[in-house]
Amino acid sequence: MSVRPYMLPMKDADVRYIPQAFSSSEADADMQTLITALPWQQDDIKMFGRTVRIPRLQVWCGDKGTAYRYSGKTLQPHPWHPILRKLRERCESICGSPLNAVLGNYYRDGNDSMGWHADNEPELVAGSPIVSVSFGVERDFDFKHVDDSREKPCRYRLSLEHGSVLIMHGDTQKYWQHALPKRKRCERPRMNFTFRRITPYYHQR
Ligand code: MD6
Ligand code: FE
Repeated sequence: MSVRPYMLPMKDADVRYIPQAFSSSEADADMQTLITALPWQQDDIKMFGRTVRIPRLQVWCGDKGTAYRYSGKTLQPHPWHPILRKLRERCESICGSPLNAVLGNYYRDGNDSMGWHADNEPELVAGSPIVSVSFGVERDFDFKHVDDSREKPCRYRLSLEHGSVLIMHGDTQKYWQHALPKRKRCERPRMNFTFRRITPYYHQR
């Protein structure tokens, strides 16, 4: 399939989008397999002293030593499923750098979502890209610049298609946050995998 990236016109950012990195039939088959093959779980996070269930299912997979810490919890990596290995190899050849872990997110329908965040955890290797693969229903993906305000709004919206790849390079996370908003009328599932490069054994040192 075509891997010609399209560079998004965002200041202070290097974000590239490849609409059809995977054919629709390959994306269909991979998504169907991964829905049942991966140990998806609905994690809890602490917010303002209360425990809430996150509005989606997640799974963390990676090489040995790629633990991931968020919201006070440390997730140990599950082993690579052969399809995730294949997706990782494709992402590595697209971005030209090694990737050793992946966060999977499974949005069962439009009530599942992801809030504003930047992927700037200290265990991410500085300057490494995050490469994301989307399968399933097309959903809006929003960006807002840290300077965003009522006087000076600075936002960008993209629709992430079935079989697409999105690459966020280095400093993008310093200036932009991103989110996947709820869509009340959306009844179909979506799956996303963000491949990363983690400093091995960061949380064991
Ligand atoms: C999602 N993606 O697409 C969530 N992060 O469901 C992300 O949070 C993300 O797509 C960093 C880089 C690419 C992404
Ligand atoms: Fe993210």
